[in-house]
Amino acid sequence: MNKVLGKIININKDLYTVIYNNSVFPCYVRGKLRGFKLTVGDNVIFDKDNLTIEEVTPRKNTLIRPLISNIDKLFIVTSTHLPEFSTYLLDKFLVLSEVNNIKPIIIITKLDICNKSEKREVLKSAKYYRKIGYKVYTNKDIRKIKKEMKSSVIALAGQTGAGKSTLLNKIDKTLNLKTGEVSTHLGRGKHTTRMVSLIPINDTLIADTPGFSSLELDMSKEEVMSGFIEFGYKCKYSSCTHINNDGCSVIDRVNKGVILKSRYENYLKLIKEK
Ligand SMILES: Nc1nc2c(ncn2[C@@H]2O[C@H](COP(=O)(O)OP(=O)(O)O)[C@@H](O)[C@H]2O)c(=O)[nH]1
Ligand SMILES: [Mg+2]
Ligand SMILES: [Zn+2]
Repeated sequence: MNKVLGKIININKDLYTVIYNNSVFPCYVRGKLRGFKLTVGDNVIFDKDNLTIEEVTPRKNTLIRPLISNIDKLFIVTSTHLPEFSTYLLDKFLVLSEVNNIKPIIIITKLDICNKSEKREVLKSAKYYRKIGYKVYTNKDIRKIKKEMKSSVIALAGQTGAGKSTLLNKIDKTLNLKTGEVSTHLGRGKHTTRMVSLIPINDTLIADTPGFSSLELDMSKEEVMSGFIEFGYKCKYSSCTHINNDGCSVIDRVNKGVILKSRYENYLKLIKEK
């Protein structure tokens, strides 16, 4: 018996690849865990000699589609042009991160090809996101991004064509990921139930998902509200949903230009989808 704590990085039918101390072990699941749906990212106690998974530790979070657990940081790759800058998608990913206890990192791409007005809008937004406490980088800040990756489990989010694969290739030249690919949609009707894996790069694990580009927010109104971290709870009525004007401090701050207008508009959109 030689039990240690590892992490599942790949699942293929009954075979679970577990990483421990920079080595990988092909494992099977033992009796009592059968029937429990383990996911990539699960931290498991396994027996190095028998190659059996014995126990799973509680999860910090679980994302669905693709199914993955225990993500530390979400790199939200946001293009300025082709595809055009979308604060809606950005805010959606930020809410997803907040609700799931994942640290979001905003990474802006294609600043070299956007026009002046696009650039102005993007930089204004970037300034705002920094002000409310988020890390914002561009895809040229490779050293800073590498620092963010240290000892973390990372997933990437962003539209097709935003520059996710290009960014990963810059981070690790040996990856050689294809870029400019029209990736298969996770859309309706198509059964692209591709299993996600975690790729080890030094002490980082990166989810090799095509990106959580078409994610649905599986969360309550209250969770969406709490995901807009700068809104706070300073309204006249504690139950205020920030939709009507009567004593709402959020609407007041939007009107005064303290809260970015697009943030509020995206909030309304997201809350109405609930
Ligand atoms: N001009 C410019 N092109 C970029 C940048 N980042 C990515 N691209 C290009 O945009 C296209 C899509 O990039 P890719 O990494 O495949 O996007 P993904 O779908 O998010 O993985 C490719 O042709 C890249 O070469 C950038 O910062 N500037
Ligand atoms: Mg790609
Ligand atoms: Zn309010």
